[in-house]
Amino acid sequence: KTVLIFDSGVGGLSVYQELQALIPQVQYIYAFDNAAFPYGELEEDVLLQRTQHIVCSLAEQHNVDLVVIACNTASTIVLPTLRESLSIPVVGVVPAIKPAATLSQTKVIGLLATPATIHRSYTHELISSFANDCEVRMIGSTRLVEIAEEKLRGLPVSIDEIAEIIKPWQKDVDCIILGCTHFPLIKDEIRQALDKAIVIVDSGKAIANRVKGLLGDLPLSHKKHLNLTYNSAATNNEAALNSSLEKIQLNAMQPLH
Ligand code: DGN
Repeated sequence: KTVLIFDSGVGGLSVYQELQALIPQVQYIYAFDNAAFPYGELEEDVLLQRTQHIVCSLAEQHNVDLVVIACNTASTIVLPTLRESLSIPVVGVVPAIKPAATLSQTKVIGLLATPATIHRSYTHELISSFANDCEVRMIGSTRLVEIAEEKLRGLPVSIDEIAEIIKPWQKDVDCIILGCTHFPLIKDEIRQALDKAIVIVDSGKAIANRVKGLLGDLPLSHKKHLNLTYNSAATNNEAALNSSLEKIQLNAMQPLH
């Protein structure tokens, strides 16, 4: 079986890590649209068009069995259209509001996402459905997404800079939702920056379980095989991605063009 994982940048690799750990026996294709990164700054119709074009062509080209939109910013917009266009399952990643609301003792939770995700009606619907007994304090930050990309490129991460971004959460918040797939890549740094006991949740494990359920019974062989493909009009992303992949210790990779 082949699973296509899609994000604007390297954030979806945090989802890939969970998928690979739980379901090692399928082939993964990791595709990212670095030419239009960051997605948190795109107009909704542009985001929709790009995602649909890239995902549908790759799904057809590589005979994909399941697609994971490993990007909250895209998932909160594109899922209905993609599901209409494709005959295979499309799994999205959205902020883990429900588990956070259950885990919080203070009932004050922090949602960290892109500026686009915190403004989406999808996100607000999740909050009113699953966290109406909580106060949800939201921070939308593109800079944090860049910091995650920089970390994977081997650049230093400033804890002080992260601390400044999440400063409003020093009081009351006892549970943080990482509502962007880039953020699990800097989870330790976020924890350090907050410097207090805190529960941090993301959607990675739940997504991996969902994908496993949808794929059904699989042979036991371990393929450990990852193909990469990227849409790279403007950036030096090949080098960036290769070094990112080294950092998370992937074994096999072979870019597709
Ligand atoms: N990784 C994406 C997400 O989960 O929202 C966003 C990254 C971006 O392009 N800003």
